[in-house]
Amino acid sequence: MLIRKPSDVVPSEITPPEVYSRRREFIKSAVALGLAAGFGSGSLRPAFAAAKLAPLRKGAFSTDEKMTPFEAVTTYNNFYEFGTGKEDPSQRAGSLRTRPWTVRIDGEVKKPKVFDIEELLKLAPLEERIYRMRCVEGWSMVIPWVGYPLSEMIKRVEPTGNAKFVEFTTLLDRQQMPGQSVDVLEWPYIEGLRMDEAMHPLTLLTLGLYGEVLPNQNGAPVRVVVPWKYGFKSGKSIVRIRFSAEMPRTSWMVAVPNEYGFFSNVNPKVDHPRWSQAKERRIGDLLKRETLMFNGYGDQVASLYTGMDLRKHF
Ligand SMILES: Nc1nc2c(c(=O)[nH]1)N[C@H]1C(S)=C(S)[C@@H](COP(=O)(O)O)O[C@H]1N2
Ligand SMILES: [Mo]
Repeated sequence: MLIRKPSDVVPSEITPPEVYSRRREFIKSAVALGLAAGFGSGSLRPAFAAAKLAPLRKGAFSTDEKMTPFEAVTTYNNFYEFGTGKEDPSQRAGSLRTRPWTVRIDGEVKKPKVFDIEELLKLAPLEERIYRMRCVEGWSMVIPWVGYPLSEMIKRVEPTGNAKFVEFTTLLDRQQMPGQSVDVLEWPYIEGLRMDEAMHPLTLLTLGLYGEVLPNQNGAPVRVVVPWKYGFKSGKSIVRIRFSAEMPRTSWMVAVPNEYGFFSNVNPKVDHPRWSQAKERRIGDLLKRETLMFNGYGDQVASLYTGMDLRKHF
């Protein structure tokens, strides 16, 4: 069968050698840090033939902190649709078919629409956004995402005055997503944002990382990235975006309501009921570091929550 690639990809730019050299760099630094055991098995697998996303604008809000190596970003994942182990997604997500792919936009919008993935790739100029990402489990990474503000897409479907929330639904398909045969969560995976959060310029409709189309394990072919919230708010492999008057029932709130709230803003002062959130381990580092309020994006987003008790609205 034919493997389609994004139409703006220059064939000569499908270049595995780059992946290899980056991989070698990673192996060197991983060995130096004594992390080889953790990611070693992944580094022996052949590189996937990734398609370059070009040209890229340098996006706003990017951090200049050291980026987490590609190898770690793509082999240490949470994507329960492929299993709950960190290496399960990179080892098992090959069964996900990312073409053809559509994203249905419906609910409280004047112009409901079904976007084809090729259309989404061209909807607005792609930017590189280097964001800090913080998982609720206590680890973090710095990832160069590729995408554009979700607001670019939202503008085009014209939400009605009743639209107060946005709900994101991941693909439901047990054949392609074997982890959905296990009842760890209610499937499909559902996440949501308040309308002002979804419209915020930091919120990214994400189509790639490290200048390439998203690897399956990172939520191909399209996901959202919300860098001031815990990682689970950034839903992967999205097939539907619904606008509503009511707060969505998100998968994590349904599963464990006392542990995972709707907002889930990164907050070192509000502990998870079973562990502290004061510190985090940046993948690749030996020592923990302090977790920053709103994951360091407070200047941009704190005003969204003025007057709210963030202990109550966790
Ligand atoms: N559909 C879906 N989206 C998901 C998850 C998941 O299990 N299923 N895991 C979340 C969690 S807990 C994190 S930390 C991030 C991890 O994204 P990454 O693997 O690209 O770093 O994805 C989030 N999005
Ligand atoms: Mo997470």
